[in-house]
Amino acid sequence: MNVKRYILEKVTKGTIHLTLIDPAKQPAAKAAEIAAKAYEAGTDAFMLGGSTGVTRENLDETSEAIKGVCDLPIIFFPSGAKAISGKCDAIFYMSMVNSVDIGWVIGEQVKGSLVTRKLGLEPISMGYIIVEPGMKVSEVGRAEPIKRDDPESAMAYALACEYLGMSFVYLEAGSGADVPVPPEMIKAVKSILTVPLIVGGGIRTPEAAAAARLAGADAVVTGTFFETCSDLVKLKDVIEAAKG
Ligand code: 1GP
Repeated sequence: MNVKRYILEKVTKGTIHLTLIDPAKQPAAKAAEIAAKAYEAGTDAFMLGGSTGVTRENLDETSEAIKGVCDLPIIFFPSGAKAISGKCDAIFYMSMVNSVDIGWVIGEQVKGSLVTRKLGLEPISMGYIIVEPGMKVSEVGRAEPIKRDDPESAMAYALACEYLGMSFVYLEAGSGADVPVPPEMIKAVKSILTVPLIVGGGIRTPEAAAAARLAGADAVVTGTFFETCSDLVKLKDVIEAAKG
């Protein structure tokens, strides 16, 4: 399966929902349970990743366990080159463009390129932009997060990503953020982009998911809420609000 084509086709029909699972947070069998519920609730694909503690071992095991419960695409959402796994279907080949550390902008990507080729993983290029509060990923990635009241900077970063040839742009408020990316910022960024816009961080209610979609998100990511809520009805409500 070509995962990029799958996503591009889906987003032409409306906003999609991506479930983020951190392989370091629970055993693979539990991750598969979360994935099965998300699949039943209507998610479109899985992202596997986390800021710390992801290893090739827990990534492989989690990916295989999820493949045992559904056939949706699994995209590695890396926090570095180390854990790259051939058991995923694709990898977000991403650059944290507002990091002050060149390692997160291009260093890890150089370290991971040959192994990605060797494993036959599909690379999907993505500009990754951290927005306040940014949370752990902002800290680990030494980002200078975009201020919540500065949509113009977000627009400038996003357009630079598109001009550099990146296939997707991701606005990230950080996993577990108390507030998601402001809808005004999503709207502003969407107004100048032609590549799909992914939005995540702190989305855990149908209202927040719908607000991201209505502001122009092409893909809404939820992680923490899906890892902690086992109520299928509530999961469905969030996914339905994200997809409209
Ligand atoms: C983190 O945007 C994602 O990379 C998901 O964030 O865990 O807050 O849903 P949450």
